[in-house]
Amino acid sequence: MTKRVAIIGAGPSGLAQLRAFQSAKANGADIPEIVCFEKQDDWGGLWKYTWRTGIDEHGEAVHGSMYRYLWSNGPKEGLEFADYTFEEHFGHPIASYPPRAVLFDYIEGRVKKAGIRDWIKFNHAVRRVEENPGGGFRVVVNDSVNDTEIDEVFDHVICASGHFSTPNVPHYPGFESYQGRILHAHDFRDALEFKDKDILILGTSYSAEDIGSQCWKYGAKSITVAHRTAPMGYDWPENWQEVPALVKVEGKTAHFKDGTSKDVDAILLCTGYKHHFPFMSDKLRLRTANRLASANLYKGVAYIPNPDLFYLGMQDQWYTFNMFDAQAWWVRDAIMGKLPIPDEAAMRADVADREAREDALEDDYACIDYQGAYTSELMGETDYPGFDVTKSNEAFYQWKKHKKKGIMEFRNHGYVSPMTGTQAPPHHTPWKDALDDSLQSYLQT
Ligand code: FAD
Ligand code: NA7
Repeated sequence: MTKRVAIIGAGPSGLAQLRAFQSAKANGADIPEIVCFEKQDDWGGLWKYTWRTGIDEHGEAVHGSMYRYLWSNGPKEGLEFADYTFEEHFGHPIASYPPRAVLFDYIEGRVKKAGIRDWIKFNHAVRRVEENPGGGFRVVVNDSVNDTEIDEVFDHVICASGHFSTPNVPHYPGFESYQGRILHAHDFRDALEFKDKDILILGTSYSAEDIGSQCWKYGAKSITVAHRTAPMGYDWPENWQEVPALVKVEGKTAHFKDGTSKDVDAILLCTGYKHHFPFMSDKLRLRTANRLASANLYKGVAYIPNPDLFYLGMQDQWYTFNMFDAQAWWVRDAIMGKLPIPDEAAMRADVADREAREDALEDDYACIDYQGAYTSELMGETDYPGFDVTKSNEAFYQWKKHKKKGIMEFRNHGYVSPMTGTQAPPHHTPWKDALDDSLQSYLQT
């Protein structure tokens, strides 16, 4: 009997899984039956831009957290697919920080070439996954277009539903009566909404830095960033200040821990996301912090309480697309019986070891090395066309240094591809002056 495998989500992780199975098939392997359920009407996950916020046209929570004018926040040399390089896709080298539409095109190019679109059921939202009494998993899916239900049994489930979609939304005193707009980064779409406005940002991570930078680039009057733990500490433009934690809001006035205050037109909560799997039954639901060594996942992918279930891309991310590939190839081989899954004690020891090593990491550079080594470890156990992670680590190190040197200029730099050895050319226009983020504009030479 052919095994049946359900994949939840056709974002970069789910597509990596489809590509992994397709490559085995192309090499003559007898692969399981694969069905990928995707609740949106297209592939690409977060990279497929949507103007919608809140609830989608079918009543499902809108998945998208990406916004207009988003350019890659890390160098493309850190995420390049080893089996499909940027040069192969675009036909020539391109600059290092592509806008969203360019990366979407790249992601799509590989899976179009692989011919796997038919394996995906679009507009299909997974509603429930539970253990099937006779073995495997019962998967209940809503066909959102016809409003009908699919209820089927699969031998394996691979959850690739992402974890940067369900917002973590804190409450601060005075939010109820605040005389401005409060929104989470998940619902941010267009920086022009905040042109000429004084904005307050809570949070100090990627969303805070990048949404603040977008608003600065597109003409916000001032940007104030309140930190709960520590400031970001970059050399910000003159209309940007970092202040201690927000204490309360009165009218339009935000009050901070050091007694200072500022009148603001909008509060943007760049306060992170939740790993949220409401469709998973209690026993199958992954519960983990957003960290490099995810809890409960052997090798970062096999769900320890039931290792016929896998989760992809659940780690906090320096590495992305090629790490998802490394995971997907590994999961494919585990499902196809080529890689053994040890007993529970050994799986728990694996996670404990990863956690302890992560806890001992001293700085961001060590975190990059750690996730590079993890990616390399998994690649080494499959036939994924591996690459030298010291080279992608190097691109990340340079990126960190360039951010420190000039937070509004780091995207003007270029790095060496770990796959082809090619040095990326500079982009034709400095990032701060490049207001058109379309593919056509970016690829102009
Ligand atoms: P997603 O891209 O989130 O895809 C998950 C898919 O699962 C979606 O298509 C969703 O519709 C589907 N899905 C969810 N629930 C269900 C369900 N119940 N049933 C069916 N389908 C479901 N990474 C970088 O490398 N560079 C960047 O510059 C970068 N910028 C980012 C900017 C923002 C604002 C955010 C939020 C993230 C960014 N990331 C970036 C990280 C991002 O997580 C990864 O690049 C990548 O999108 C993760 O892929 P994924 O497939 O794991 O998840
Ligand atoms: P992150 O990286 O999880 O960061 C969340 C930030 O939110 C972090 O700075 C937290 O501060 C802060 N936070 C969380 N809760 C609060 C409260 N209650 N008050 C104030 N600040 C808070 O999420 P991002 O959205 O930045 O990045 C996620 C992905 O999106 C990333 O991969 C990017 O590529 C894009 P802390 O340091 O804990 O004090």
